[in-house]
Amino acid sequence: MAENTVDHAAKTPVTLLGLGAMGAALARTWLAAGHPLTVWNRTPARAEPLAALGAAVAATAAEAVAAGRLVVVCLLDDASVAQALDGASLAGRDVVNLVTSTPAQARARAEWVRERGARYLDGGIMAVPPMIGIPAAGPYVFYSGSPGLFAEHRDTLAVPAGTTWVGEDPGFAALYDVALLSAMYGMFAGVAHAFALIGEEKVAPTELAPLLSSWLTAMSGSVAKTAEQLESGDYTSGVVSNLAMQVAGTPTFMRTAEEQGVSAELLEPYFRLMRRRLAAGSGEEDLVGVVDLLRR
Ligand code: FVH
Repeated sequence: MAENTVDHAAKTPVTLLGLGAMGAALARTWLAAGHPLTVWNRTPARAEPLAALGAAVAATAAEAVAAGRLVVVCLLDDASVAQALDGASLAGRDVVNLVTSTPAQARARAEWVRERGARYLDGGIMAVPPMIGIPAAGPYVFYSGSPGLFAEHRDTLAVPAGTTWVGEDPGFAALYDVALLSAMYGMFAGVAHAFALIGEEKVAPTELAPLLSSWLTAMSGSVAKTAEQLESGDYTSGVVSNLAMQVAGTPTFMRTAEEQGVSAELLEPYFRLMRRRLAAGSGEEDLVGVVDLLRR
């Protein structure tokens, strides 16, 4: 074979259900890597650009599933997966579900797929569409479920993004995914509050941005310490900024918000938990005790 031609025969065929922003990005990377690709999307027009790149377009989800063993699902949510796969013959298929779901939804979907004679792998995508197929951007996917399926298809799954195995429990990929995304939303909330605070002053958001960014990076070092404290149960050794001091500072944050005409509704729930922990006599601790208050 000539050096620059793609050997399609050697590449695992992929069926992909869902051509939204993420599905289309995945599709483009498999096509570029020479994988035979069959696609289906509820709204057929979204398949046209991929057909032009060489994808086979199926008229129905059932037809797409029939086209090959490895079936990747990248639809909106768990309900759309049930709708799309209803009526498809899954026997002998390897289903990889990349839809963001809850751990319980992923476990139930794994059982649903297994009952239909297929192997199941759940995935939680840690990337936004422009990162897909760009290893330097650091995209990866948490996978859990069938170890056999993962071992067999790992190279194919690694084409659009790195693969991080988190165990046989099919709910684990979703658990890791939602845990990381929840932390991200907490960060977004803080960033929104910070930009709102400077809003009425003569400070340009682009002036604050690099300062905010490097401060958040510096503070992310606390994540590892929190983990160690949770594992050891020791919340008071080596504490640098104790809870009592931090609670004492909260009125300043509330007053600043008021002075700046900014709602403190994003800060207040966290401060409430800090005060509750302090009231329980934990003033010498780090902020880690808030984790225990959240666990119901
Ligand atoms: N995009 C992102 O930033 C995030 C990054 C992390 C992972 N998420 C999750 O990935 C799943 C797909 O997300 P997406 O970005 O592709 O989402 P959309 O662009 O909104 O496309 C949604 C596709 O789902 C199809 N769809 C919706 N409902 C149904 C249904 N009932 N039956 C069949 N298909 C359905 C929709 O089809 P259409 O509207 O074009 O007809 C799109 O193909 C998702 O779980 C994210 O949480 C993305």
